[in-house]
Amino acid sequence: MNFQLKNAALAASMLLSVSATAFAADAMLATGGYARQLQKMEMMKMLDADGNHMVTAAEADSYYNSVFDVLNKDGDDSLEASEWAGPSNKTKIDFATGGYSRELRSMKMMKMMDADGDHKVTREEFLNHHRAVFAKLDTSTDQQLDAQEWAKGLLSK
Ligand SMILES: [Ca+2]
Ligand SMILES: [Ca+2]
Ligand SMILES: [Ca+2]
Repeated sequence: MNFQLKNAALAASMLLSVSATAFAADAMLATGGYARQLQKMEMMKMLDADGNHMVTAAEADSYYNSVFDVLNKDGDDSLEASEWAGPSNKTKIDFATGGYSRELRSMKMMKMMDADGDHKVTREEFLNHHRAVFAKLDTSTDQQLDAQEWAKGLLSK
């Protein structure tokens, strides 16, 4: 299956579960605390690897791959609850704010990213979730986020 098809399948399954449980689609993407921390300019700068004041889809993927690697202490292909919420002094994310790390590592966020509900978040689930966040922010659909897109609309309709 190519990548776009996979994403379409994921989006379809998310839509199904949304209508089944009557949650707002946005509730699937982020807690209020997570959105607030992610959408700070300080975080945007950390994802903007080349410093051109735009975050591309590739920069975001690369960033979240690195976050996954820091949390994934045992080096397999998924994050378990103990890795997700483990002591932050042992798995400090040097390239994220403390506020962002804290909000990311809530069990609510873990559940939102665990698309198949097996209590593990695979690298694919982790990246797909962040790709959905990116797509929601990318209102101009040019595969990059400027500062205005970054700061707005993640939790709005
Ligand atoms: Ca950039
Ligand atoms: Ca793991
Ligand atoms: Ca899973």
